[in-house]
Amino acid sequence: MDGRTRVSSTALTASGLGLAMLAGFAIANPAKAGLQLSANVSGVLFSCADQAACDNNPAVGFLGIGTVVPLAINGVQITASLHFIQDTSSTDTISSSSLTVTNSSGAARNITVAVGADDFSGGPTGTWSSAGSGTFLNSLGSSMDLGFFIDSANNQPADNSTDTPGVQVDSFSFTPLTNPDAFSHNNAGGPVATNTNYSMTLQFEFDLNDGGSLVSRGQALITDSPVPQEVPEPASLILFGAGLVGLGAMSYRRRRYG
Ligand SMILES: [Ca+2]
Ligand SMILES: [Ca+2]
Repeated sequence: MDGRTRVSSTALTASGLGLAMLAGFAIANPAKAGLQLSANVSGVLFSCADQAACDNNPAVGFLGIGTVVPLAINGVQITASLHFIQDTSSTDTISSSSLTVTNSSGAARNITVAVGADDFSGGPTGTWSSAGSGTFLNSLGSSMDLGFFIDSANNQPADNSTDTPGVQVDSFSFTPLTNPDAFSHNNAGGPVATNTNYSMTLQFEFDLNDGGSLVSRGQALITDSPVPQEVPEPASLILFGAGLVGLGAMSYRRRRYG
């Protein structure tokens, strides 16, 4: 999408290999990119990708919206909305949160948001688990639907608010009946099989009455992979050993002739 910054995976692989050979260890986790968000606020569209101009958070893998000043979309104020991904050898995470979402438009609003990223690494097997929470204020009769998606085919998610590739592993619905009313959802999940690289998406859709707010919204999807045994490759060990011998010889020559 426009304004999106992606580093060439070929360049990353080449430089990463060089660094790994220098260090004498194999690469545990190639770098990745692709965190983005798309929203539809009663027909007004908004999209932002990690490291684009709209991203308030300078860290790669962290997407901040309305964290400097509140963002208004179609009369809905969003304050401190932070979305991030983590990719380690054992656990991959996608998380989405907002401090406040307040409808001051003068009319009811429907809000649909997809947050996703591709190029998580860790397949082919693992387990997933998920959770979500939030508090509705002054919005009796509104609703909340959460969706959690994993795409083995590693398609880029969240090109729009309904772009949720792959399999929906979990869902949750809630309607506030008191004011305030909070929801809390936890799912221990189950096994998941993916390609080596895969994408994950969070989606949430809710209504807000005029004057209504959703505060402290949070949602996360995690995959755990069996931790592989880290065994340096023989070729790397030989290179590393040769480097040590070379350094020793240089030191010896310096002492002898220096
Ligand atoms: Ca960022
Ligand atoms: Ca991983």
